[in-house]
Amino acid sequence: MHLFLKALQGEGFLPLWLLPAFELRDPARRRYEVPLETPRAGARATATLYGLQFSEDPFGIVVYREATGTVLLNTTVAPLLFADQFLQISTSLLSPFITGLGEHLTSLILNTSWTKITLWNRDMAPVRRSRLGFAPEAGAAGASWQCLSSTRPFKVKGSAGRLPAWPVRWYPFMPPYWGLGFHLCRWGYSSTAITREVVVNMTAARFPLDVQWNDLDYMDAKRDFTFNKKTFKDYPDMVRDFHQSGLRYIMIVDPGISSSGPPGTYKPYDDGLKRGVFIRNATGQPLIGKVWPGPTAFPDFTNPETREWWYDMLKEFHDQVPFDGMWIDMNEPSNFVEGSQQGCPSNNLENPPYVPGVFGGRLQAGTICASSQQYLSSHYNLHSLYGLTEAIASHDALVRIRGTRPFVISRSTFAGHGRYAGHWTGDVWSDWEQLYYSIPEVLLFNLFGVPLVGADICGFASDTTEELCVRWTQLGAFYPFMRNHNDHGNRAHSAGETVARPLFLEFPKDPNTWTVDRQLMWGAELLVTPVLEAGQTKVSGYFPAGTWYSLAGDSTIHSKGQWILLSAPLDTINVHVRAGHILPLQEPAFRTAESRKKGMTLIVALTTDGFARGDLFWDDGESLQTFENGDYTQLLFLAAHGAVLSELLRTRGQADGLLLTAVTVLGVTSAPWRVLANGTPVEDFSYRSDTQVLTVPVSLPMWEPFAITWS
Ligand code: MIG
Repeated sequence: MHLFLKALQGEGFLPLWLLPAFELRDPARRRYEVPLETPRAGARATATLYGLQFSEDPFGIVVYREATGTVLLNTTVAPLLFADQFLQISTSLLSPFITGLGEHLTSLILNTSWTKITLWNRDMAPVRRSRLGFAPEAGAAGASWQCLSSTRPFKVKGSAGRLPAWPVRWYPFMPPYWGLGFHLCRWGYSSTAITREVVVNMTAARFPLDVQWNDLDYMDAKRDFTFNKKTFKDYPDMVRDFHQSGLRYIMIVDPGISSSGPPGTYKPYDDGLKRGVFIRNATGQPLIGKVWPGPTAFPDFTNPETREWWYDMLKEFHDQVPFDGMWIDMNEPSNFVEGSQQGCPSNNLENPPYVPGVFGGRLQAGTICASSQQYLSSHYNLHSLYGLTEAIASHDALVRIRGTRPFVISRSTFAGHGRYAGHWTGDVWSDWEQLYYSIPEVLLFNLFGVPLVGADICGFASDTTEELCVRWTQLGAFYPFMRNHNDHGNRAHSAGETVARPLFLEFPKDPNTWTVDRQLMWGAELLVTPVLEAGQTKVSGYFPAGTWYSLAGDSTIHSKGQWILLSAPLDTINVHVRAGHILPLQEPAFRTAESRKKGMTLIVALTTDGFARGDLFWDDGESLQTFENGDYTQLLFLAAHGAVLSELLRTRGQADGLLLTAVTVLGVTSAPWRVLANGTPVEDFSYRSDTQVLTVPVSLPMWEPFAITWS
């Protein structure tokens, strides 16, 4: 069962990770299984919180909570079907608060009123489809759909034939530090001159920029691993010049390889043909479809030889153009003709007895033939893993080529994707509704283990407005992946955890938080309340019980767990710090390479009893395996009884040279008369009794423990 199901109920939030829990197999005949290794329990738990009951005939499973007897999963509510090309498992739902189930344009909590969800990755701009189901983009192998209903059993139907398992790491990859900066892109930077001019304009405007991108425009005849010798003549020099000024560079790479040039004119195809890397049609020939360069063959990334070939092509290109990361698009895979240029044969894979409803009944629509053959299995079985397998090949190639942390952003994803790459949400519309939908999507991808995610800031398709763009940029600063990208022809900033998180993860016992998806938490300490509507200068946000300080320190909210109307002029986004947390901040700079060296300040948000804690993980921002090798510095900050202390938990010198320049303490209830930094009086501290903010300018080495006290 490959389900991402999280249920919320009366006693709080209950994550039901069913993914590794059961394997249902036909003992007589092995069939296709998703070729990804799932985590396995090494031993039986000594004490179990959950009980299990089997019913043999008809077969069914019931999982219940030992303490209360509450039934969490009950598959006996309807028949279990285990047929060829048709699987069905049903369960009663404990609660209507269901989230997850792959990438779809949806609110955070799914609608349980007969909602049909299709899982079959497809190139499709996100659109709302009331009653029909959701736009498919990420999900299960084989086509499947899930039907949610509050009055009826929850069903998962699927179509799925034995394979070697593919080892998968179960933690998200650590992106390079620069990847958390601002990225700028558009389709239509038609030359190096224009791309360079954009960078000059950004620099002149002092707009922070870490990574400049190019879309298809750089290519010669839209073919991968080439560049236009006229408009992008000085392309290698442009990228080197960017590096000189501290910028990073990323370009798009599509999976479709141009197949129509005369032999000897395009090495990626010639070499790929020789090495047998392409997906094959029914007659064993490379399947030819049509994408941007015209006729194209599709690399089969489940084949180890394809991954070697992909590495070779990327290495050769990188030797000319020293790019820093990859943007992998069109990898559903997308195809402009249905199936192939010759159509598709008629067989049970192309025309299965059951087809998900949203493509007019045609699996081949917008992609390649389901019965085409890949190294591991039929495309029918592997379709939705195309993006993941390309992401793995790209991730691994970048590690070998560059020897530093790889940066890959992919449109198509599958469970496990976050170990290799990040994601952007595709061709979103420049409208207020899609600004809102970006929040649940970013939150969902964090729950799926893909923390590096963002939507195209200001929207991709159609013209944006200045107001929408301002609001989108304010919110976009809190997308873990922050890129402004838009369509051609329109307008001119830890392992196994979520970065952007839904409020319910932090406040599981507060039912009011369960459905909140117009706000997000950044880590455990910041609450972000963006404006998502036109013409508004006020915004209402939910504040879980406790004390919340505005990041600027000018206002404090003591909430009982209530909705609060906040002032939100166009130049502001409301960000609140949760009492009890210490936040290390760095002075901003034009690039993260510069900001990394700047002074640090601590925001200490005291609880009403005067406590707070926080920590800092600091490595070189680029080397591989720093966490695994212990090549990092970790600091712990504690505040209590009128003092802030730091403790060095571990260091190998990464924080050397880093200075603490100020400490801002929020919630200091009485005016201090003396402040000491490491026992030395600080003369120029300031205190405001109206806002209860104490500001202490210091100059202390972060690589040594420090103590700041006030009385
Ligand atoms: O068929 O490369 O989602 O970001 O600008 C469109 C051109 C192909 C789709 C991507 C979009 C990108 C565009 N691509």
